[in-house]
Amino acid sequence: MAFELPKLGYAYDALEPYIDAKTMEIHHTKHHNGYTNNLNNAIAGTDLDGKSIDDILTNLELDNAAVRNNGGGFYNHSLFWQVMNPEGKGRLSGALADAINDAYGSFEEFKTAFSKAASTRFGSGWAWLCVHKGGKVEICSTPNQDNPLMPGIGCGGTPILGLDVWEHAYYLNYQNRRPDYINAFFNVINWNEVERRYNAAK
Ligand code: MN3
Repeated sequence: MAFELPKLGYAYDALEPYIDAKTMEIHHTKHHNGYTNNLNNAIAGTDLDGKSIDDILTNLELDNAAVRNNGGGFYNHSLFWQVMNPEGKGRLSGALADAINDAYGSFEEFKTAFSKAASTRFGSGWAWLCVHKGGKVEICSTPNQDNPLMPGIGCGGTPILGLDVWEHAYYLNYQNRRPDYINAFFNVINWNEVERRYNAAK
C-alpha cells in the first residue's frame, strides 16, 4: 500500500498574503510529492511496506537515510498543511491554551520562544510544539526532515504544531527574511487542529 500525497483542505492562494500561492503550489506538488514518491520507493519490498507512517518513524533506524529523509518529509508536510488555514479561523483555547500558559507564562512568550526555535535553526529544518504524556507541551527544533517521533532525535513527544523553515517554504516571497515568514505563520495557524492533536496525544 503506497503512501499518497494528501490533498490540501484549502486552495493554494488561501493563505495569502502570508504564504503566496506559487510557494504553496510548488511546495505541495513538487517537494511534498517528491518525498512521497521517494518514500514509496524506499520501502517497496521491505518489511516497512504496509506500515503506518507513525509506526515507521517511531521505530526508525536512523542510519536508514532514505526512509529518515523521505518518511520525515512525507509526515512533516502532511502535518504542516493541516495546522494552517485561512486567517481568522480557529482560536487557541481550552486545555492547550492552559498548557501553553503553564509552560511559557503567556501566549506572547510562547510565540517568542517558538519563533526563536524557528529562526535559530541553522540551515534547513523544522520548529515544533510537542506534547508529552500527561499534557505538558515543549518547543524544540530538528534539522532536515527529522521529526520528534524519531527515536533518540533529542526532540521528544508527539508533534502537534510544525513550521517548515527550509528556504523552499518562503524564499519566493520572503527571500532571506526568515523572521518575517515566521511572524506571518502566526496569522494562519489552525488552532482548532492543533488543539485536536493535543487532546488526542496528551
Ligand atoms: Mn518543505
